[in-house]
Amino acid sequence: MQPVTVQKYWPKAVVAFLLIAALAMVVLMSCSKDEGGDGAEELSVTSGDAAAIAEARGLTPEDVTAALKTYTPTGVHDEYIMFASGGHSGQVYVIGLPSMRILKQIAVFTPEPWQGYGYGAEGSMEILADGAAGDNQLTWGDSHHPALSETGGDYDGQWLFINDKANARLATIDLRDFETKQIVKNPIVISDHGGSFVTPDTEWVIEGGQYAAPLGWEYSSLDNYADEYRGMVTIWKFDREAGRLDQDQSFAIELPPYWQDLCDAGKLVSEGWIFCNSFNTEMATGGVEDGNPPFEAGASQNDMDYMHVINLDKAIEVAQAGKTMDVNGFPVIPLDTAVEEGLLYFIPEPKSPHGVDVTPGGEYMVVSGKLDPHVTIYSFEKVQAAIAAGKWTTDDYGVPVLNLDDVMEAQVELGLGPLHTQFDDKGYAYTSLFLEPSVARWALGGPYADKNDDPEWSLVSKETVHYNVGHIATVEGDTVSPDGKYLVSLNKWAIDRFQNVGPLLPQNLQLIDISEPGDNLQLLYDMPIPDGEPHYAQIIKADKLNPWEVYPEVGWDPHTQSPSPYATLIGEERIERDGNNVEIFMTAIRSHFTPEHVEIQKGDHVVWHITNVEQTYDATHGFTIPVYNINLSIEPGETTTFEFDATDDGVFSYYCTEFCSALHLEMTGYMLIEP
Ligand code: K7E
Ligand code: CUA
Repeated sequence: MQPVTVQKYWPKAVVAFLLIAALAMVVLMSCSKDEGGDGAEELSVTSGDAAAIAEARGLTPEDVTAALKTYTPTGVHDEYIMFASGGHSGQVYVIGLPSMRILKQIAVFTPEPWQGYGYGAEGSMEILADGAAGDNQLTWGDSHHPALSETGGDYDGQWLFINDKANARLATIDLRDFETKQIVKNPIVISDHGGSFVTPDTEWVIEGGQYAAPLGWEYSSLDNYADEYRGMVTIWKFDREAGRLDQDQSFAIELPPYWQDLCDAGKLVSEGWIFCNSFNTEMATGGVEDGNPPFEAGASQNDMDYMHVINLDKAIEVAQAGKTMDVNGFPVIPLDTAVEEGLLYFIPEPKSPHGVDVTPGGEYMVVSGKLDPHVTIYSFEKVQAAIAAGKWTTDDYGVPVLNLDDVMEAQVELGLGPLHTQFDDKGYAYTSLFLEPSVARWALGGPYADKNDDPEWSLVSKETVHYNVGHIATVEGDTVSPDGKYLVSLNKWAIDRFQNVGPLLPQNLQLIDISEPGDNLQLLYDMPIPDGEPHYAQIIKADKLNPWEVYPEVGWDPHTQSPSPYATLIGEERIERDGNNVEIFMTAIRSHFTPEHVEIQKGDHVVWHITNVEQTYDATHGFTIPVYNINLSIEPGETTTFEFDATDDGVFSYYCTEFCSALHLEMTGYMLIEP
């Protein structure tokens, strides 16, 4: 065990917050109790200091409350954990609430040196290689929508999925060690958007498309747009036992070349169905340089686009019955078949819609029109009735279009630029308003109406956010039972919120207290994220997560989550040679690697295994070989493998890159490559 360092001096900010906390206690006590006892006397002395600090810092009573609601003393853990997309960084941010402290960045689509992801370690090299697009190795992703695995519609804290919009890929992250285990490339489309969304028991992970193109990465002129370009939704089978998306049991549905956008899975009453909104039913193909309307105008002419209502259970049946076509080796239910089998319906949705969000009980689907001040709420029950009654017209592709009035439950006028909707436990929904910019709280109706005193289907209140909000995320917000304590507004512009750091600004995540009903939203905290852009996030109750502190046994392979055949214990270290092939079995422990000398010849092929034999919490060792671009992170218990060709001779010092002990600098060795 390493000695624990004791912090002897409290940082000034901490002192300030504690004094402010004391001040608030005094305020509370003096409200509830008029005569203060001895204790109140003592506190009032502190309150003078706290008041002075608050005054010196120019803090309002509201600021002080916000500080008290978010300040988290050292050693105290956060109540919620947010998994936020890292946007172009191709990573996932792990952030604690309410402190808004960043706990981790999980490398997903992008090599990341600290985690030793993509710098030699075999598991990560394989994962990134599996995510290649044909022959093109990809080293970044536009990570968009994280989705936690669910059991019975509730986050279960076991798995996390996220999509890469640019390259139509999905990744699987294991929450036992918060590491990426898999990347799959969609075989039929080049880019996507509407992913990832899970069904209530995570049997399926949904990936919707966006910009239509010929399926199977084929070429076709834009003149053939209506005939040969297509949209799609891909339904990936998740094998929970294996912890992997199983491409062999997955399939897609061919859709018209409207730009499918986000999707959501039905839950409870609507379980077995999925919903995807779309825009560009105009089938605009752009070409502003040739005198055509630009995309943003061309794709916004129609008053209505179509929400896609898909009978998932039926689609699974149809796919399993083999009523599919083969696109690039992947089964796809043809559009005609989808129509014939009655598994695809459209519902008009106004105007330039974005996002679709299913209420916690699964009764309603909420859609925002970016160019419409309303949210539109559809009733699943009414959709079912309209389908049963066979009441529809058809679009150009023969897809049934239900009548808006038959299926709409309500519209609520919220304001400018509504985008995404989230839910709480008090019968409220929250919608981001990009153009105002603000977050609107509004009251749901139907079974939610008696959960608060506000009139059903009405706007209740708004909170200004800074600035240009995209997605919002409430705690446990996509489950069947949201918690309703906090909301995070994921703002794309920060403008004046922070010190100027030049023309490229951070994004701004803002924490909002939504615990009180009525007109009572309070902005608590601004958190700059130096990454664009933290698209979407999901927030889980921290106690649902149960990650390992160290790997279950010494010699663990995190890629397979099982003991590694190359596990090396103390005393088993060795170097084996077979012709030009050299295999090294090394151990790492504070503060040495064994062996400390590795002597090889130029031209050798080297396979190198390192086992961190420690079982101490946080006793991670790094390992680097300069020039060869090798950098690893070997967590307690882990066995990792890398290989390389000894192309350059010389003397190379390999060393541990984590400051693991007092003698960390001595944790090194010589690799001598003889010419
Ligand atoms: Cu989730 Cu921007 Cu990709 Cu809305 S989308 S903001
Ligand atoms: Cu191991 Cu430093």
